[in-house]
Amino acid sequence: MTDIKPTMTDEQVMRFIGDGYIVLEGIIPDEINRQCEFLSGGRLTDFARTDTFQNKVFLHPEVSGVIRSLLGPDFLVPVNAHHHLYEQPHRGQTWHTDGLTEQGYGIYHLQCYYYPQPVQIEDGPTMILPGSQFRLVDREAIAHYGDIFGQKSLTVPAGTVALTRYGIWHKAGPKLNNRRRGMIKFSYFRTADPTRDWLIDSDDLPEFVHQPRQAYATEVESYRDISRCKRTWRWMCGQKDTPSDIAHGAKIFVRARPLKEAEG
Ligand SMILES: O=C(O)CCC(=O)C(=O)O
Ligand SMILES: [Fe+2]
Repeated sequence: MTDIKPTMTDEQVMRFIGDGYIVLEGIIPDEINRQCEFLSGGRLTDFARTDTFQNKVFLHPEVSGVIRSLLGPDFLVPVNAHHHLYEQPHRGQTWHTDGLTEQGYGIYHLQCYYYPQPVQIEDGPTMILPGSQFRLVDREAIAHYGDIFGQKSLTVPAGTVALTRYGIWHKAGPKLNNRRRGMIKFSYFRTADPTRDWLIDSDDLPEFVHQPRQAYATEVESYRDISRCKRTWRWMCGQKDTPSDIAHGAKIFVRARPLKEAEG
């Protein structure tokens, strides 16, 4: 474990905080992709525990470099996986988040999607909504949404791994053909508090740089996004929140002054 090096810079960590995912295209070797051609759908335990799968997928240097950057040196490595296999045409899933989605701003759980076969739009790609990982909502409520401006279909070459924050909204997109479309899902977990120990140029703590607002975000919701991202950034850098950090959003329009000044 100790020889796993972080691969992300401040800028890349900030981008991940904003978007909630990063895609590593075509990184898993073809020999491994081909072994997945024969897997049936459902839970994978024996296959996931083989040395080959552990070393060539779970601990692939680019995958584990991102995990190491975002979850620290003592992260937990998956021991099982789930194969989401579609072979028939279908209408696609509804928008959802999985399981017990994280409840706050800290990054504790990264969920990965590995595609052993190439995925084109008619194959029913996974669809994700960038930036949605912060929006804690009723799972049944978001199932009613149709297309959302800014949604992204993960049309990818074989051997791609997408690493996502567990709370990101996603679904399997509609499938128009009988071609096999597999996605192997697995998770890594944080065990210790973060300390900004990815690739850094200097010990000076940079201010969070927000990307342009998400395509679907209205003005007020984009202020909320900025405030949530800044808080996650400070947390990732090992900073403690002060009450005024947390009050940031309200201070955009609402001003107040210390009691001592008000008393004159
Ligand atoms: O297969 C996919 O693309 C997504 C599947 C999924 O998210 C699920 O079944 O929870
Ligand atoms: Fe899901």
